[in-house]
Amino acid sequence: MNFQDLTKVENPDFYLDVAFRRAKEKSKQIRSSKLKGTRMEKSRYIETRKIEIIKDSLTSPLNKIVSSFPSIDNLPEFYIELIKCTLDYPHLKKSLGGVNWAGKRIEEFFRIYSSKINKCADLTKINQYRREYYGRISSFVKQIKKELAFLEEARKTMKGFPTIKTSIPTIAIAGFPNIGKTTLLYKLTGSKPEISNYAFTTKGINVAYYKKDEKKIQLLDTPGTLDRFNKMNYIEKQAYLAIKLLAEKIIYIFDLTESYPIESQLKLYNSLKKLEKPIICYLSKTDIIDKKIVDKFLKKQKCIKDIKELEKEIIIPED
Ligand SMILES: Nc1nc2c(ncn2[C@@H]2O[C@H](COP(=O)(O)OP(=O)(O)O)[C@@H](O)[C@H]2O)c(=O)[nH]1
Ligand SMILES: [Mg+2]
Repeated sequence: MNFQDLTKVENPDFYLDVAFRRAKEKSKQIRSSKLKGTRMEKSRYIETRKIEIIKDSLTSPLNKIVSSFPSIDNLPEFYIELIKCTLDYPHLKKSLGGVNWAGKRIEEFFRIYSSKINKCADLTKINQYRREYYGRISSFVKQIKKELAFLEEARKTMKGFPTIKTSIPTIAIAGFPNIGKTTLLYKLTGSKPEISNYAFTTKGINVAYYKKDEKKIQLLDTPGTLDRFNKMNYIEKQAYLAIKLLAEKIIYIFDLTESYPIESQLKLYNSLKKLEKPIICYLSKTDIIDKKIVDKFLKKQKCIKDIKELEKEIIIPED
């Protein structure tokens, strides 16, 4: 799922300026071409073309906004939950409804006014109708000013969503900060994460793909201490939702270099167990820890310390 390509949402004046400018250019163009017919016929033609261009120049970007936002109810659960915890979801729906409404009104009034112009036999009145149409549609577009502003904010938020595939086998790498999650992701996949909105840091979920027997497994480096959901920051919420809703398996990393008390690390491990997913434990940084400490820990806690051994566990049983 990718939210990078949502259409930028501008303010009403932007759309109106573009529309009126295009209409003006078009009428200049038509006037300089030699139109046939009576003055009345020419005037009807020109004014109808103008309001048509205005209509098209407005409905096209408005429709694009409505169609470029994903239909939220059909998204994978991970993204629905992410939207719900980062955006005012009913407000988003209402705003899209407002933009859709404005587009429909602009079309409806185009039909009314083009019919009026084409039936009219009075030159001053034709111009008056055109001006009336301009006034009406300007007011429709201005009425959705708040909706457009909200949608632009929503777009910016959604642009920061991680791009994660929701239909391929997925393993989450979890554990405390600085214990080696990103390093492990790098070691396993041999490449920098394919998608990283936030570069090679722990500012977001890093995604990379591990190939095994021609099959791709998605690995997520999910940062955060994942304590209580409503206390989590935005990134931790993303991470937690990804572990809960996308991962089939978890690699949980322990680190004995005293960065975090082992009790805290065990507490997080136990809380992840509640998700009832297979968890593989991996002990990082064994190259710099006293072997005795490692052995003592491994007696109490089943853990893999060798990358090759860990790789054997990177399989998702097919159901
Ligand atoms: N010696 C050693 N250092 C490691 C190992 N894994 C990670 N580190 C270092 O620990 C620090 C934190 O690693 P990082 O992968 O960014 O941790 P993350 O915050 O869990 O993603 C970095 O300086 C890494 O170089 C390891 O297996 N051995
Ligand atoms: Mg990291």
